[in-house]
Amino acid sequence: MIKITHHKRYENIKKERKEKNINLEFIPERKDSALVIETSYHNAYVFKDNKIYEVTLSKKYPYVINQLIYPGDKVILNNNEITDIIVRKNILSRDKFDGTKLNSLGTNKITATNIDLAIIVVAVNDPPLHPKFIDRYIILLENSHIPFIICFNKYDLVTKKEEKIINLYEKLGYDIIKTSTKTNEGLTTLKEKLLNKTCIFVGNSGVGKSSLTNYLLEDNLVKTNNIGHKTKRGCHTTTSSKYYLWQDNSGIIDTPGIRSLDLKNFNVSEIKNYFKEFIPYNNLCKYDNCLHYDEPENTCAVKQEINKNITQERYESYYKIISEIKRK
Ligand SMILES: Nc1nc2c(ncn2[C@@H]2O[C@H](COP(=O)(O)OP(=O)(O)OP(=O)(O)O)[C@@H](O)[C@H]2O)c(=O)[nH]1
Ligand SMILES: [Mg+2]
Ligand SMILES: [Zn+2]
Repeated sequence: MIKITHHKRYENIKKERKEKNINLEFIPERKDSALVIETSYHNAYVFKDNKIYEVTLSKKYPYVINQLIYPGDKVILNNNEITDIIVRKNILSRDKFDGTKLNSLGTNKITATNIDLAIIVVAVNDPPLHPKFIDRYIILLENSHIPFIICFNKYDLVTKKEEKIINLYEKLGYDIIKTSTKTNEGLTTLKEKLLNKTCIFVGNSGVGKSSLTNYLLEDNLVKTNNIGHKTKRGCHTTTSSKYYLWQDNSGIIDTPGIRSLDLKNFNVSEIKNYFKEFIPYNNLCKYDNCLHYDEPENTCAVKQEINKNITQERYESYYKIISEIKRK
């Protein structure tokens, strides 16, 4: 994850990019590429021929490493310097509007690249299950063309209330899995789904991403931590995204938990297409451009389906996203 701690630094990087007019060139796939595991300000850890190397970035790139190269990237090395980047299959990034640090400039933060499967990890409890967060991740991942599954972890803590939520997502047709690192439920199935792929765990803090990573690694390599007693939130134990190879062909990227997911850069009119159960009704409203938002109910086919084929919760989730985009 990019850490931009200084407003000035960000401004300088932007200026530099502009002045030097650097257009990144990506090269086609090559057999001798190295895999990027983790990046920081000054160096990157890469994996090649079964060894891990600490490398720097060639001077031809006027950047700091973690603003150019990400876990999952494939790069070409020359004398311990990264000289080329292989064209990316996809990029997982999110927009973050950070009023204090970035002067209200929306900034796009890249988490990782070249992902075959993302796992949206939520805890059924501790921290409490927030389905709206799942909905947002679905939008982001579908928009990035990254296949995903939803992992309901801490299933040992499930109650009827959460069962209902899980059933909803299952009924909508999403690929879901119920796991517990305490009882081992679902973990063999999880392993099967992740085998021979580059996968990434994403979600809030404290939901068990690193615990699941440790399970795959059959080791307690990754630090995990209890969630705060008072806040009922995770304590952001993982601070940077990191790639782990848990079998010859199987990689997992563990990421830091995030608080919320901003979709303000999306277009209001596209959001309705990401709510699967809206699709049969999206074009049945009286007005072609109906947003299913402040239009009267008697003109809106989607609103008429609330508590029938569309749940109140999913509609509210949609409504909240539209409100946020409109307020931008
Ligand atoms: N009851 C229960 N607790 C779990 C389970 N999985 C993880 N935990 C606990 O949840 C806490 C948080 O787990 P982590 O793996 O650190 O969570 P994380 O998602 O990596 O959190 P960040 O790194 O902060 O984003 C730890 O105390 C784990 O022991 C589970 O299946 N059931
Ligand atoms: Mg973690
Ligand atoms: Zn409508």
